[in-house]
Amino acid sequence: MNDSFRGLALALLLALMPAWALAEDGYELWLRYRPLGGAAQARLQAHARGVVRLAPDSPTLLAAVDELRRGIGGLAGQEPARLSRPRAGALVLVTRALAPAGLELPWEQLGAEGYAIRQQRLQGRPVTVIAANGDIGLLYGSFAWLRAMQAGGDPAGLEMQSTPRIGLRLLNHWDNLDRHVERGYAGASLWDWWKLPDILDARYVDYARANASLGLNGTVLNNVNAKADSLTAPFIAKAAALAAVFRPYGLRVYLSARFSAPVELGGLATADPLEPAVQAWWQAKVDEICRAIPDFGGFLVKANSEGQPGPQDYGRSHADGANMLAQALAPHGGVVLWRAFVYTPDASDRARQAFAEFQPLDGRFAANVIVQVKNGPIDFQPREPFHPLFGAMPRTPLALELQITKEYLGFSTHLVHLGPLFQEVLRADTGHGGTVARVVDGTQEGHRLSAIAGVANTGTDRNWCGSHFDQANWYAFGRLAWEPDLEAARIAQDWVAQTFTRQPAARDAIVQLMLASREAVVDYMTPLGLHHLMDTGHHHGPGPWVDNLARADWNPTYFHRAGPGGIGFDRSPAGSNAVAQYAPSVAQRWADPRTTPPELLLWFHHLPWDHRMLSGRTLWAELIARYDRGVATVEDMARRWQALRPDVDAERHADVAAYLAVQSREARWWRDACIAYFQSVSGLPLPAGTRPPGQGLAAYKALHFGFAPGR
Ligand code: BDP
Repeated sequence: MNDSFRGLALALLLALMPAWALAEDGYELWLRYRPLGGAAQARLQAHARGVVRLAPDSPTLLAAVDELRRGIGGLAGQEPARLSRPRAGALVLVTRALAPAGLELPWEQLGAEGYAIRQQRLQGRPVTVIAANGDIGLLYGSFAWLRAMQAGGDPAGLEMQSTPRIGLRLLNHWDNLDRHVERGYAGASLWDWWKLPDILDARYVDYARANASLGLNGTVLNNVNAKADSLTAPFIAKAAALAAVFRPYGLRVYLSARFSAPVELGGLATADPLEPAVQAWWQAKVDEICRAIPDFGGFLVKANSEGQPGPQDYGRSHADGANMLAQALAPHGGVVLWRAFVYTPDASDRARQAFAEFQPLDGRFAANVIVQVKNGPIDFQPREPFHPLFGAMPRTPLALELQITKEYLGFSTHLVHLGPLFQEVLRADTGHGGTVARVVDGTQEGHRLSAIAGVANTGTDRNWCGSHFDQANWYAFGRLAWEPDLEAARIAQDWVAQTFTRQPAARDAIVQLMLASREAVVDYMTPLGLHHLMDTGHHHGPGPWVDNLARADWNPTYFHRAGPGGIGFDRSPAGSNAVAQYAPSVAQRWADPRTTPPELLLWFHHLPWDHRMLSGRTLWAELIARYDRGVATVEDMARRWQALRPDVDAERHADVAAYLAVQSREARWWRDACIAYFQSVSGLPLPAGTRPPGQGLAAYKALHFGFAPGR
């Protein structure tokens, strides 16, 4: 073979190879479907010989069949045949209406979206049945079956039944119409507004597949800091084009609405929700949207919060505003997700504000309004106590808003797995008779509506999320949205098996690393209940010294209150008494430093530096020990990742290793800058054996990053 011929042959070979063989760039997320190999692969071949449809044709059913063919084709190395009748080893997709005689299933329990997977004999032949009341259940069931197969499950033994606990399982995109993603760290917005509606990026389908594989069923396309333009005819047409792509995957489109749109777009003199002309404008607008998007989900609204317009501008309440929009949406079956993220500028304790404004409105919202509450009372910090509104508004459905994008947790450069954070809030006991999960899924009060929202971390980066491990945060959110009681460890295990490796030792080593990462970020950024210590504008690095922003409650010094006498925000009855917003059993525990868990100590208490901790250390020594522990954990994560080199493909291994090196450096930066600052206030010597910060405080303060000043 001469050189040019060899070159040509190689080029031909590369062209014929499937894309995945060339690169592990993360594009395929957890839907990679690599060959199982060995006996497992042969077994799958025997139990996934073909796909039979006993269900009415629909785009959703076709999506399910396509996914099964793609998945089995990859995992088993051969695509299953499309069969017209059951044969041994077939997969049978069946809806209730077309179920063959003798197929007994608890159809009622499956509801509109649930599914059952059974090993069954049909017409005397052993088959796997995936059953549901409708086609969307079949799609979810197909994804669940594929997930089990990817994780190495036994195709002949798999039996399961599942229904979602929460009705509306939504991503919230903080995507602006110019494609900048607010707090996005994964490139530009996926929505190419300029080319829409004519040009449909193939990626929209993969986005919908990924969400459907988790059971997510709605997406809010645009930022809560909304522009009125998103409600104009051209943008409605663009949103409708996306909705058409997403529809077969059960993903409904929602929009963030700007409250002042009747003024900005309609030329009205007011946006007062009690004004008939305003109500008529919204009704017409909703009718127009629903003509283009018949299954339009509804509006998400940020009102009278951080400068956004709202009903209070006209002396009206949040309920007045929400109900006006709800009335327009009701005939179309849409909902209003009205956010409770509010804090007035003159607040004495920002943590009290949302409760103070919203709790008295319980019972005043229309039937299709859901109040959307962030997981904690401040703002997506590495750790917060659960929001006191959960359990305190029994007559109002409350949605839980979680942040998947890691605005305050090191962006996509830090490996921080959020499964444990999400689980912590869902499992928190509100003291009102159940957990946050019971409030959110509606079972505690018997609400018909229930919702959960995750602020998305997706963008145009090839790996979607800015880093490989941040995909796991999207994944964990989706799995918990479907089943809030799932174990974070179990979810991480599934994700690793679907993305990196099924080999148990390596899989578990990666899971351990993921699970340790959340506590690590708490330790190296904001240990012991500290919060909001980040620098201005970018929210990435440390800035505990910042005290000069326009609003006091944007300043880190407002939140940590460190001085020569001690540190922490006194929210006990002797202080702001924010603790009283919790149910009595919880309030009692957290009102006293002796019964407050160390993780929340400085959230609720201002304590002297020599306060004696349960560990026997002084508070000052404990603070430093936690900062050190955080840095040590990250260094250990980096070491453990190095040891996994043989188990992970070279491309992703190198990517993650590079990110972990940045994280190690930045964890030290957080630790050093915070210790240098707190020492300058406490005036105390570092405990014996403590490594002094690498530089003086002035050097940390002098760092700037070229971001526009903001808060
Ligand atoms: C904060 C973000 C800001 C958001 C705001 C919100 O810094 O970009 O607009 O939350 O949730 O965390 O409305």
